[in-house]
Amino acid sequence: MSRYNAKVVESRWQAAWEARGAFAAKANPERPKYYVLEMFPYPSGRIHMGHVRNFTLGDVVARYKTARGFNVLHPMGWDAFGLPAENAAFEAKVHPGKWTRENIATMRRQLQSMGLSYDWSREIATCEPEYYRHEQAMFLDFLDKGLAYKKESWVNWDPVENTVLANEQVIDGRGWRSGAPVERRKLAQWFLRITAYGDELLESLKTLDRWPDRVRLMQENWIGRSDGARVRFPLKGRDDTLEVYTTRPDTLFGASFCAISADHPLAAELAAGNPKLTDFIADCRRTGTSEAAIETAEKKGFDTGLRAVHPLDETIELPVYVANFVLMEYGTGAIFGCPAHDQRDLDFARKYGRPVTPVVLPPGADPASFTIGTEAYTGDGSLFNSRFLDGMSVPDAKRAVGERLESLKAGERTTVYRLRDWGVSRQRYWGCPIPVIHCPACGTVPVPRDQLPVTLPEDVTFDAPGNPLDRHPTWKHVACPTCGAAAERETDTFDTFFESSWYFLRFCSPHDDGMFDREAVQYWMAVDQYIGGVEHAVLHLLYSRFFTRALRDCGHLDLAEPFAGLFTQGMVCHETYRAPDGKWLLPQEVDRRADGTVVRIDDGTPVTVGRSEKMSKSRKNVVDPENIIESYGADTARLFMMSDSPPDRDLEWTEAGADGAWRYLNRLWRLVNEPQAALPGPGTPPPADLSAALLDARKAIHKGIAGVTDDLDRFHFNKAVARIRELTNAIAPLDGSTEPGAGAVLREGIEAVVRLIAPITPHLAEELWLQLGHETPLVATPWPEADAALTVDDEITLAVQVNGKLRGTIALPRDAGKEQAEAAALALPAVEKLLEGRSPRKVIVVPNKVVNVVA
Ligand code: ANZ
Ligand code: ZN
Repeated sequence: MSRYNAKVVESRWQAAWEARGAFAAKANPERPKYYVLEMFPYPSGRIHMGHVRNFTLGDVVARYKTARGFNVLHPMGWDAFGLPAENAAFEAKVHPGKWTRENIATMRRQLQSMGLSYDWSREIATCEPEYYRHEQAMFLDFLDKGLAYKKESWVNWDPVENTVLANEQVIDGRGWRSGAPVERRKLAQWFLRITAYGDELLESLKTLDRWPDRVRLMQENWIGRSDGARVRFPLKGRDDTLEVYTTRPDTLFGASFCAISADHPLAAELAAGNPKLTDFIADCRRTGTSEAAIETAEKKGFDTGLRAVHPLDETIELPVYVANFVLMEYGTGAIFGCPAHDQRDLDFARKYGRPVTPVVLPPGADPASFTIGTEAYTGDGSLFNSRFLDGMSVPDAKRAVGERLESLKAGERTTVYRLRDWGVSRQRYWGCPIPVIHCPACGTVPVPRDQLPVTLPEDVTFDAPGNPLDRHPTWKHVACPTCGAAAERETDTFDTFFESSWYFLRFCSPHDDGMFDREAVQYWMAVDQYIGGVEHAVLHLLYSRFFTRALRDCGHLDLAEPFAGLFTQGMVCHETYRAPDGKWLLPQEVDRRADGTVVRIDDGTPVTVGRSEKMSKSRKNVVDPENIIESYGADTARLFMMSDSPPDRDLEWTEAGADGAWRYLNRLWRLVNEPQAALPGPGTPPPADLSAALLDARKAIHKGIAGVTDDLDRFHFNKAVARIRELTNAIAPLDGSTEPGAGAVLREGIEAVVRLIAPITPHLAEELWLQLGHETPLVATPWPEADAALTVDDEITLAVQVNGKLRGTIALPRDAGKEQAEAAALALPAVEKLLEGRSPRKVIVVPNKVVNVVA
């Protein structure tokens, strides 16, 4: 007998699918389409188990939808620009392009060994000019539409390396390589006007009913629509006002100070001639530019000596501080502080000895004794200590203050967003060059379209910090396209989120001379099912939603939402192992003995087993997919990935689990290859007059088909696997039965199992299907259909209640009459006992469900 040899079977089918062009997608308006997409990977070097899970999920969906008759598009590519390639260039002296392309080759081979149903003819790598040239054209469109603009903005500056750092290169406020405290610097940078779409991006979230609620909520918070008011405080001894933004105008009578950002123009004005303030501002700028850095830094203020006059009571004067926690980019860059009802303001007021007057009284609290201790009160209540507002609710007081400010022309109600415009300039080599030229006479001049693409120079050096494009001897020196004078190219490149904001559109027509073919996009978009990690829930998805709209408004397509369905998968986890000296050990360095103890393989010393955590190189709890595929085959890895855990939850990878999947596949193999008796030929229908046992087996088969179909439709892949295994158990005993018709039913069952499992373990399924005598491969075979007559139960269990309380169950033929149900219920010993010989007052029968006896 032949043995199941995964390696041989898998490479045979991978070659066969390729020879057929089984996964080449062709637009065909006659057929319903289905676009399934996994978030494309960064070519970091090798695939990891997270990739295996992500891509298997997508592949199961793609193969299932194909079998269901959809015209499926399932492409794959590489998000190939980014910092790691430049780090590799710096450390290993290899060109980022070479490093990236070699990684792509390795990872492509690894993906191909998994048997994923990609249309490889559509493969794209974003680092190639054929891809990024279209981004340059897009940027010119955005410039024309006013969706791109230049503005001075803060960056993280490493004073030792003399270079700009990305936020992720700032660790605890220091440059990751130099260790020097990071400073902030202002640079002219390019921005995309995503805020123009703030409202639309927010409103349209409501239409994304196939997205996880969690992700929608994260996007909502990120956009951060906030309804509040601008309030103008006259400044004492000056004729201008300080405009603040607040979401709590109701607390205006609790104001105890004002504060402005270190980057506020007023701060700069006051700092001239005030060295202490100048120093304080410089100190504020040493905090990183990320919001998290600003949020966690200790709150500090500097009293400018200026006094602001309360807009509703000119007898109240408030000191104006420069404070490190006020951001210039939000609201007006200035606040009034109400310590009683804002924790940050409270901490600040306690530190600088400002008064704390509560103005919102919690329900039930006593106004005479209510005070604020160390915790601000941010809840609801009624206003007090607030003149004309006293007694009002918070929303009423907000309205009343808004109206009063408006009538006094001292402020107005307004809406602001937390969302900022997207700064896309990066001072990096390995990215898409921003297509503009700076001319001393003409200013910023876009590169003419017929001169695109602006390609990256190959001959660059990484031996010094800073941007190699800037250092390059010739690249940036060009003639101005307008006046011909000597000018310089922009040496910044785009943020790499630029590439991933539209790649799903490029996949629709990856070799088009333009950005994409409008008709192809019309047919394939939106992506029906997008699958990826929740870590991209905010930026990537928001930028993609913005790009789709911006491209729509530039006239390139007719669509707003790029991803109709989104699925976020859980992580792959593994136990951790530690040697007595505290060092982490790889799973393959340890052995679990029969008595359950875990030891090092090399010297037998005991190992401490830690809990299951996300696989990470730092903890060494990683399993290399290539090793698994090498020893068990891709189908085993794929099957285990889909078993055990729902796909949106974390999955624990265990040796035992992988082994169990492998053993199950061998069992299937034997069922087909080593039958007790020969199966009847393909297409043999089971006889009509079957024994009860064989009829039950057929019912199990058709219920299995219906159940798995339903599971796959709902992304319940682990349930589908469990059901397929159950079905295998149900039909296995037929092997060797001499009962007439048993062979035909067994064939029906095996064929169902093979077809149902095909999306998950496609290679083995194809091989068995061939061995079962079929000429058309499963990739071209439609999904099995359940026979409705065999999926309904003839016998139904009904609940029996007495006075609403469950007392037992009865089994009846489906759709039995009310009299029959009533008689059976009353005959139950528990019911008879409760009735004590009396006849019931009433019996209510809900057919096929419940009998309620009213005693
Ligand atoms: C007075 C006040 C009283 C505030 C109170 C809050 C509670 P969200 O909800 O995020 O929109 N704020 C305004 N601009 C700021 C800036 N540029 N940097 C830092 N903080 C700023 O937050 C709005 C609140 O954050 C505003 O409302 C303001 O403080 C502060 F009991 O005004 B509030
Ligand atoms: Zn010029």
